Amino acid sequence: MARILITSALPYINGIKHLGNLVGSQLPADLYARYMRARGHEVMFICATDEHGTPAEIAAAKAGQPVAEYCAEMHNVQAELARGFGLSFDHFGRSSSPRNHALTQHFAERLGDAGLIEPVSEKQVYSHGDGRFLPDRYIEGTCPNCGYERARGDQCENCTKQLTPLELIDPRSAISGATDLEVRETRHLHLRQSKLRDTLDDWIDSQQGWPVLTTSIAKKWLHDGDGLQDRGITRDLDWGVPVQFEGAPWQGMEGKVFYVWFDAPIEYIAATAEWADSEGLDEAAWRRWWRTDEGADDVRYVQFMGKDNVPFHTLSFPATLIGSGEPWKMVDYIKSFNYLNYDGGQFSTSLGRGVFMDQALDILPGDYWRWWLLSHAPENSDAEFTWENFQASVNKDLADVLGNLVSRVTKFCRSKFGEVVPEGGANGPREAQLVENLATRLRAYERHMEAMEVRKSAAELRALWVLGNEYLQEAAPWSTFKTDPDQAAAQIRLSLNLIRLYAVVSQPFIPAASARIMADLGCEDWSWPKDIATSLQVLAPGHAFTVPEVLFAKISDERRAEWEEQFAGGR
Ligand code: B3M
Ligand code: ZN
Repeated sequence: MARILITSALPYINGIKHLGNLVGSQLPADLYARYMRARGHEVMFICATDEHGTPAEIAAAKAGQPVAEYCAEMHNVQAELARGFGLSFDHFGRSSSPRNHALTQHFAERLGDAGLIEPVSEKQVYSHGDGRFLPDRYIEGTCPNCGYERARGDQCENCTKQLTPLELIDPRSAISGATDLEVRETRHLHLRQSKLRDTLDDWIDSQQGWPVLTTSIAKKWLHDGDGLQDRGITRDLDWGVPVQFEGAPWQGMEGKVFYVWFDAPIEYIAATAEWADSEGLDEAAWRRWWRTDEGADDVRYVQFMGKDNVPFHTLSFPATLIGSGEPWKMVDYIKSFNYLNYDGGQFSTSLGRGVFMDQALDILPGDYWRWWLLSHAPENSDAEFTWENFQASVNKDLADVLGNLVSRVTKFCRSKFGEVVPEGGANGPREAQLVENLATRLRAYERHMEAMEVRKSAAELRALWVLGNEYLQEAAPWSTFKTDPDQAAAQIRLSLNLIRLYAVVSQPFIPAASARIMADLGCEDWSWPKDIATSLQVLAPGHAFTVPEVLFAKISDERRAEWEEQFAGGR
């Protein structure tokens, strides 16, 4: 039994995530966590809301709420949606937690003591009206290039020219409209990542079997141009982890907070501590996952994320961990994803384009989405969601192949033998062949799941379901019954057991449907089918069950067209 630490990239707090976000991190991480648990490993699966930064402040302002209140509410909304999709986090934390404040300051202090953080003087716009420094994008004015009146201090949306706030004509605060702005000298902290370049380079070289997508992104940042740059890790915001704390190795940083990308990955650790707190456990309980001197040396740590997050996880976060000089557990494998597109374009949060997690659950249960998203995960290239494809996948894979098998077998059994597993005679060569085919497929499924090959795993799982259908079609117990009821009973006994086996092995993909099947079968034995023949005897003759309701309803052409139309206009 191994110990496996799994983290999913932390969804931003500023609104409900779309299906593209879901399939790029949380969902495949859940698939892996569920599979590893099913195989008997000890799993710690961590996620959290990423709550700091400008986007959180802006979203709160838009919602007309204090930012702390907004975050607390949105966290609950996201947690509820995660439940709806069956995401089985051991803990869903918050990056604004006291645990993360303390840990972030701890890391900053260690990095400061190691000479890896230095204060740098910068010129920045101070707004008297707002009583604060303004980040570039909080300043609006007229674009010197095209005359657009609502250009932002970092870029003009109209002509795309990159700007500095000082270039804007008639600049004003985007928060209050205040125009009494002044350029002031202010100090920020820089993390001297450049000093860690060789260490990071060696660390990346020592990683075995990382995907090319992951390594090449990291190497590019390490070596392109002037190589790894030092970066500012503080911001002039109210909401975040304060930079000036007790024992800080710097002075005069009042009113500043750490940059969101500095504290967000630290939340992976902090959320594990939050987990221990919520379970009433001691410090050792979470530290054995994270400190190699306290037991984490035998942990395998896997991260899931979209490709745009890779630099932060291969360079910035490792720089924080290594730079601390403390024995923190480093990631062993990074599984990164490309993008999911929506119906000929992109999913877009700002435009409300595509299907969002709440809308998805409003129209269908989580398993339908899990199946489509995972079996079409954007692994080796971008993928595209279309309603037609979604409909076909649900109707064929879930309804026709899996659902139909379950319903035919259980209904036939009820009509001929009652709602109990029949006795019947011995199984024959056809069944022996089925067992062999199942074993081959199942071993392939296991290999792909171990390797986090999501699409290939889905294809193998479907192939396993197909084997059952083919068997049933050939064995045709409904005809056998007319001449040899005993053999028909044996075929049905095996088929009922096969349904249980499917529930067990499909559980990582479609947990709710699996749970329903098991409940209707009256079975609590979720043990993994190590040996197929043995596993097909778990439900013994005489065992009672009930015929399940329709497992997966088909999507009609009319409904598909309705949804297509409903979602075309944006949110
Ligand atoms: N919230 C970005 C994103 O959701 C960011 C990930 C943080 S992971 C520590 O894409
Ligand atoms: Zn412009």
